[in-house]
Amino acid sequence: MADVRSIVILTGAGISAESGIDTFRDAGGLWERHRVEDVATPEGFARDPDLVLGFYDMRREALHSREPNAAHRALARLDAEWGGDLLIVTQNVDDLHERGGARRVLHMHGELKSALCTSCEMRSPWDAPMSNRPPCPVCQAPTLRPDVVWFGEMPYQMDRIYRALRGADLFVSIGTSGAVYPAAGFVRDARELGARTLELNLERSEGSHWFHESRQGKAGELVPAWVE
Ligand code: BJW
Repeated sequence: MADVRSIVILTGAGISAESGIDTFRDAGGLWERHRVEDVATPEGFARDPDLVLGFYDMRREALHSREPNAAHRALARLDAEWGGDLLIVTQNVDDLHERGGARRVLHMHGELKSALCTSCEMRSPWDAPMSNRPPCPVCQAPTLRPDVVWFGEMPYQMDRIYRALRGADLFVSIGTSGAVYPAAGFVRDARELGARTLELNLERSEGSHWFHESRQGKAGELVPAWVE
């Protein structure tokens, strides 16, 4: 990495799989057991808020017993020890990057441990159930929802992400199927802007052909090997 000054790392559900967190589209993944239209769209939430709040309560609760794995810790080491520009853009709503020690993390699809109030639009740290309709800590209205980005909604901090992609010499994608936009388009954007591109994933993703290099295997093995 001698000639690299700026790295953007995109992570997806696969980086947390070895911590026991379900992915979405793998066999046995979340979308096999839950209809995406019901639990991950604003329309689904309007139709049946109890179902959606219960789905996210279950995942938030499960997060308490999950720990960062070797891949999260390796990225945290890179973050701490590498002096150049670095941004870890995660699609994950878990907090395993932070608990693994990483600091330069951006959650483009929101966070399980955050609540969004649909009345005052404030985001608040949150680590309790929501299906009992607690009041918003800011405006007291009983209108909290999970602070996650559903289909049809705009992911967070897109300006900051594209700014980082424009400056990146290296783009690394870890544990994502490349099925969901705009994240799935970052490799193409980064490559067209001149970055070298590397994929680390269990299998070739939908966008594998866009990468200069694609390595297959578990994130818990591939990521430490790449960082060292
Ligand atoms: C391992 C491993 C191990 C396993 N080691 N690897 C047509 C074209 C373009 C776009 C669209 C389109 N039609 C509709 C759209 C828009 C839509 C979209 O992309 N739809 C697709 C289905 C086509 N996108 C949106 O609506 C987004 N918003 C938007 O586009 O706004 C407009 C806009 C315009 C212009 C600029 C910017 C914005 C919003 C998308 C929101 C996604 N939300 C979810 C739920 C979040 C909350 C929650 O967690 O519940 O985000 S859906 C779900 O998918 C979640 C994930 O972050 C996301 C990506 O999944 P991920 O992480 O890739 O997981 P998997 O399961 O798919 O893959 C895991 C991978 O890991 C696999 O490859 C495994 O092999 C691998 N793996 N174990 C390494 N141990």
